[in-house]
Amino acid sequence: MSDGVSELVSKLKGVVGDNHLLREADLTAGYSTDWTGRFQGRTPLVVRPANTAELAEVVMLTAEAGFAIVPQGGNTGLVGGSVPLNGEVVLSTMRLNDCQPVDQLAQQVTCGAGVTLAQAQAHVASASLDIGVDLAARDSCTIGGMIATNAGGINVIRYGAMREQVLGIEAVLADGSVISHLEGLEKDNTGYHFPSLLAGSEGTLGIITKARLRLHPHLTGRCTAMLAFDNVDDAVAATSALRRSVTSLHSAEVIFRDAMHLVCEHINSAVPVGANSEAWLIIEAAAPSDPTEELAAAIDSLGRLVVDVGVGVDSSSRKNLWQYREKVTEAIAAAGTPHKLDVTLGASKLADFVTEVPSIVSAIDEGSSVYMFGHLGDGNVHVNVMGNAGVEPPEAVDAAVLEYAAKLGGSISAEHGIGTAKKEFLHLNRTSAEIFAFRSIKHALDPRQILNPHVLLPSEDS
Ligand code: FAD
Ligand code: 2HG
Ligand code: ZN
Repeated sequence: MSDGVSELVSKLKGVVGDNHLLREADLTAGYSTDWTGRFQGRTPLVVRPANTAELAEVVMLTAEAGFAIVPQGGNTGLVGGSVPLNGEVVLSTMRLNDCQPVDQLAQQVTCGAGVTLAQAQAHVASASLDIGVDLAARDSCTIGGMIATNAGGINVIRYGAMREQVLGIEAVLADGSVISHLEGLEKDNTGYHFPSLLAGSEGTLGIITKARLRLHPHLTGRCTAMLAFDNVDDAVAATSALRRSVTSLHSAEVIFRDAMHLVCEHINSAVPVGANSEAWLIIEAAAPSDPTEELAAAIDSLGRLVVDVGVGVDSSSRKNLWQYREKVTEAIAAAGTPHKLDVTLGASKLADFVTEVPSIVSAIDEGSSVYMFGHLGDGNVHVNVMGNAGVEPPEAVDAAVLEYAAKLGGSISAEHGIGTAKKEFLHLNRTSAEIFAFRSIKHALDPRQILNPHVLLPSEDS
């Protein structure tokens, strides 16, 4: 073969072994299509190194052979950034799956990039500690992918997003060199902060191989409530009041009407509380001791803002309430292939946004449906637009919704990143000077455009 793949494969055999070089279409298919099925690519090769040294050599040899690389963790990303849409080699981190013993004194742990969130959670639970970020893809998404996307999830109001959890990082750069700074010192002003730079870099600046994570005491006292509201304004006002009054507030999640009806249909359930409402909040309080009284008093003081309430104190009733929120993405996937828009708005703009978006979409495509839900405590709304009969909606709806979010002063990507899906919209939030600075950083660290060269930055001619 003269395409260079066979030569590369023979060099890589000596590094990762035959079993971890996949070339057949049936073996590479799962690495080439994203979780939603919207982004389908092709790759000449999937490589699965077992450790940092192997990964560094793979990067060096692949770059030398002239191939670009898409780093891939759990492939649960939602913006088309984890799959080879331009014939790249896929570098899977799944074998970097080692967790070091928990440092109980520092309340920190060092994990391989390919450790899934659920594995990391189970590992630190043995020391009664928690990872600060939690999300519904926990069984598949990896620590490396979560850092690379700066994942948010359901506890950002308490602990911040993934960037806030990373105290140290190890990564392989585009030339195969390794940067490693894993001491986990809380104070360390010795120059540029690589965890910050790599968090949210979406595989464009380096391949994360290990991370030193800050941990949090596991809070055993838990109370979950579902509150129903007649309108979006009331849900926003209640969220703000609860953020002020409930010191143990852990999550403040939202489901709007059409998304609630879809998830109920999917799990074959009636709407659990306030059947005719417009919005539902899932509120969780977590504390060392039972936070039920604190939460109940705060909900009481919301008075007539709230139409109806359901409360879960034991683990099965809490899980029952959470499923309405956690299964929305699955319910949408079962209905078709949506366009996923993920925006943040300031609190004063949320109600306008949620109320206006359905008419903005239907003005472009009357047959499209809009499902909205998200992390209301962070101002983060997930807008899923589905074309008639589950097909993809026209691209024009993305532009219209994102332009509206930007016009209201919001962000066009709250937590999922830019990937390939949003890169041509980056200018809505970032000035040309900022995008120029992004390109300069990329060029300095990856002059040959080896690492995920088709994500995040808009095409040069746009
Ligand atoms: P991948 O999908 O494999 O990759 C994502 C990006 O990171 C790609 O650009 C890839 O190139 C890069 N990358 C992966 N690993 C590395 C590495 N080691 N070094 C450098 N770059 C790398 N996201 C949220 O923020 N909040 C949520 O609440 C949330 N909920 C979700 C629920 C469901 C059901 C699903 C399917 C997804 C959800 N997501 C959520 C999106 C997704 O799970 C997160 O973005 C997650 O962090 C991606 O991790 P991953 O390992 O699957 O990364
Ligand atoms: C969530 O919060 C995820 O559930 C997925 O970020 C959002 O499916 C989506 O649009
Ligand atoms: Zn989310």
